[in-house]
Amino acid sequence: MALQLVIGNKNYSSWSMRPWLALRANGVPFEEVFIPLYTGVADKNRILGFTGSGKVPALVDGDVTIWDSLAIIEYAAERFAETRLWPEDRASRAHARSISAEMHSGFAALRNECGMNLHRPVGVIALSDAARADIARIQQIWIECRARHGKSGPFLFGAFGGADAMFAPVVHRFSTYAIEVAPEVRDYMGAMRSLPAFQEWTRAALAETLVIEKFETV
Ligand SMILES: N[C@@H](CCC(=O)N[C@@H](CS)C(=O)NCC(=O)O)C(=O)O
Repeated sequence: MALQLVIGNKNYSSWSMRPWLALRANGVPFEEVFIPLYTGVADKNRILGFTGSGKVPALVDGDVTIWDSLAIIEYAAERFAETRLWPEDRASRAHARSISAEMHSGFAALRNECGMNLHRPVGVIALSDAARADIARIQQIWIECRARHGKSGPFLFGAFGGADAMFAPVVHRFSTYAIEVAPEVRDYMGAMRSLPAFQEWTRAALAETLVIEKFETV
């Protein structure tokens, strides 16, 4: 039975983007189940039909359901070992998991102040000190990874992997809100933008017409 990945609006749903990219960039076939977010009870109930969390993303693999972006990436890394979503080397794998968990549980100020919204015209907004600190920390993470693994490829650990999928929406956020970045960070963002799966998601997001008013405030 085909895998099903339940996702929300590609324009806004950064958590959906992460596992979608991890699977797509690695050629894992799946059926996409799109449920528009924040439209009301009917769509919320559709999400609840897949996962009691009431949130997307969720992955359905036969009788196994996995919800939450990072858990899906972990599951995919086990289920499709050939995808190499985590680095082979144990120390690098631990590093990749640490930064992925840091992304998953942190950077609340950046996430709140600079929501992913690909339709938004590019432009600077006033940021809090906390958001600035988040941006500095993310740049530090990326620069350190690139310094360590730059020789093996253009992504955080060389080839595109789970950690890149976790940070991919930040590339859109940095671009949309015209965040000034270091040259190494600019190069990494360029590598991400060249990834066919990233381009595919972006094109589809830009083609969407649904607007979620509460995400259109900045
Ligand atoms: N920690 C979760 C976050 C999931 C999440 O917040 N998803 C949002 C969309 S990006 C959602 O489903 N919102 C719909 C709702 O709360 O009704 C993950 O990593 O998957």
